[in-house]
Amino acid sequence: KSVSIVLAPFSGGQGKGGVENGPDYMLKHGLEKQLQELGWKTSIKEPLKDTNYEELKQTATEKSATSKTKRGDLVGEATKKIYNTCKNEIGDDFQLTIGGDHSIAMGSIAGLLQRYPDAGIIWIDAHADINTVTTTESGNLHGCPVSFLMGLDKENYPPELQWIPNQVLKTDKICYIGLRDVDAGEKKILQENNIKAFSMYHVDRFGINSVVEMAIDHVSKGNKDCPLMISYDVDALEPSYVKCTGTMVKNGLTLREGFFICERIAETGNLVALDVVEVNPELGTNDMDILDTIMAGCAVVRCTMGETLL
Ligand code: DIR
Ligand code: MN
Ligand code: MN
Ligand code: MN
Repeated sequence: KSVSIVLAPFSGGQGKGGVENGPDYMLKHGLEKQLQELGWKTSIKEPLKDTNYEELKQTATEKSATSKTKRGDLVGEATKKIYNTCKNEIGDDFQLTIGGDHSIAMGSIAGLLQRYPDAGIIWIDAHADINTVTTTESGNLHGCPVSFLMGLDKENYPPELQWIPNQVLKTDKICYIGLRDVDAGEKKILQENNIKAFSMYHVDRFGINSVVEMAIDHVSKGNKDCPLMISYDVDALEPSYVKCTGTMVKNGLTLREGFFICERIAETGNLVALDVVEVNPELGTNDMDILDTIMAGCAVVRCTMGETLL
C-alpha cells in the first residue's frame, strides 16, 4: 500500500497567517515515519512548491475587488495546482492532503472525484463550509469550498475559480459530522438541497457509532464498495484539545469521538483519501498547546490509515 502525501501550505482562504505551516509541523512531528511504520510506502507531492504567495498577495486585493470573496485569485491558483496533482499524479495511491486552510479541499476533492467519480465525502467540521459568494458574511473562501464543488451560485464565482468542474460533487454524496456553527445562509442551503448533516446535537442524540454508520450509508448509496474520502477540519474537535486552529467553536467532538470516526470509516476498507486542515501552529501561546494540536492532527491521519485496526 502506497500513500501520496500532498502538501498544501496555503492560508489565503482565511485571514490568519500561520496555517500554511501546518504541513511542516506535522512532518517535523514524524508523520511520514509514522505512516511507514504502519506499512505505507510514502511519497511527497508539493503542488505549491514554486508559487510565491507573498508576491501574489500584493495584487490579490485589487484583482478581487469585484467579488465579495477575498483573495479569489490566490485561492484559485493554489487550488487548481492541488487539483492537477490530485487528478494526475496520485495513481492508485491513497491521497493524503495536509493543509493549509479548508479552501484547499476544492482542489483535493475535485481531483479525487476525477479518479473516483462515485466517491462519498464525509466532512468533519464545526462549520458547514457551504457559503456561496452571495451568502458569505466573512468573505473567506475556506467557508465556501463545498458550494464551489457543488456548482452553487456558479455565475458569481471569482474568475480564477471557474476551473472547478461543474457540479463535480453531488449534493447527496456528502455528509457532515460535528457541525455547531452554521451561518443562516448555510442552513438554508443545507435544507433546500436536502444535504445530510449530523450536528453535535445528533452526536449526543444517537451516539457517535450510529452517526458514523448513518453517514457511511448515506454517501455510499447502497454500494458496499463505494470509495470514501474524509475531509477533516481539526476545529471539529473540542478546542481544549485543539487550541491552534483559526476558528475554534466550543462543545466539539471529544478526541475519542474524533478518532473513532476515522477508525470506523477505515474499517470499511473503502477509504481512498483524507484531508487534514486548519492546523495553525502560530496560534499557540505555549509549546504544549502547539504540540497538542499537531499530535491530534497526526493521530487523525494514523487512525484513518489503519493504526488502531487489529
Ligand atoms: C464562517 C466560518 N461560516 C465563514 N467558517 C469557517 O467564514 O463562512 N470554516 N471557519 O472553517
Ligand atoms: Mn471549521
Ligand atoms: Mn460561522
Ligand atoms: Mn472547515
